Amino acid sequence: MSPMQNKIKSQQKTALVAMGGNLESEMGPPHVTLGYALASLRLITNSLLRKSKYFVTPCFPAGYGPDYVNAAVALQFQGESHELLAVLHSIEANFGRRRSQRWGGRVLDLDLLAFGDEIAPTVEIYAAWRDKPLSEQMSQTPQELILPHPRMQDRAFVLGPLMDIAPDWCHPVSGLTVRQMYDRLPAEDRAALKALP
Ligand code: PH2
Ligand code: MG
Ligand code: MG
Repeated sequence: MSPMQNKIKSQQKTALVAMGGNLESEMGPPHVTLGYALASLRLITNSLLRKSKYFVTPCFPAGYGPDYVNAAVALQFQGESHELLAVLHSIEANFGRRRSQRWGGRVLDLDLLAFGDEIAPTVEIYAAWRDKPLSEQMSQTPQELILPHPRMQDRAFVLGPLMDIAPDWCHPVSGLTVRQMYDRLPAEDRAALKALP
């Protein structure tokens, strides 16, 4: 292997992962499931840099299901973003995500929010997903990994937990920090987050 290939192979990036759930799993209620999922993530990646508090958050869109418990974690990952995504999907499946579920309800959701400053697959495709109207966001799911997560700037249940672990992380497309994105949310969205003790 050439020194250059070796350098690429050994590159580690900091990943930001959002966790959520609003239905009981076989392990228990959402905060218990999230705790086990976090332990799996730590074991598989051999890394856990920071974890946020747990927050109880109203289901989005309102009325689609019970409140969620949300959290965020930062970890180091050696490999490609799609490899980390596969790890997240395997953990979701282990906690019962394979069962068919209503929209608005899931036992465990692990979303890759960011992988270093990677923009994927291209900035144009990223921007197209970011700019979709809500009706299309609800009816369409991208088949490829979009980075950063195209909705992160809109959602208090993502940015609230991120404020705990990465307030100075800078969005590679907008240039805004987590703190700036959080401050731009409607005040009522921020007020609706309830940190668990
Ligand atoms: N995730 C969704 C849909 N709605 N609402 C809250 N409060 N928290 C979530 O994590 C969430 C949601 C789809 O992944
Ligand atoms: Mg999600
Ligand atoms: Mg998801």
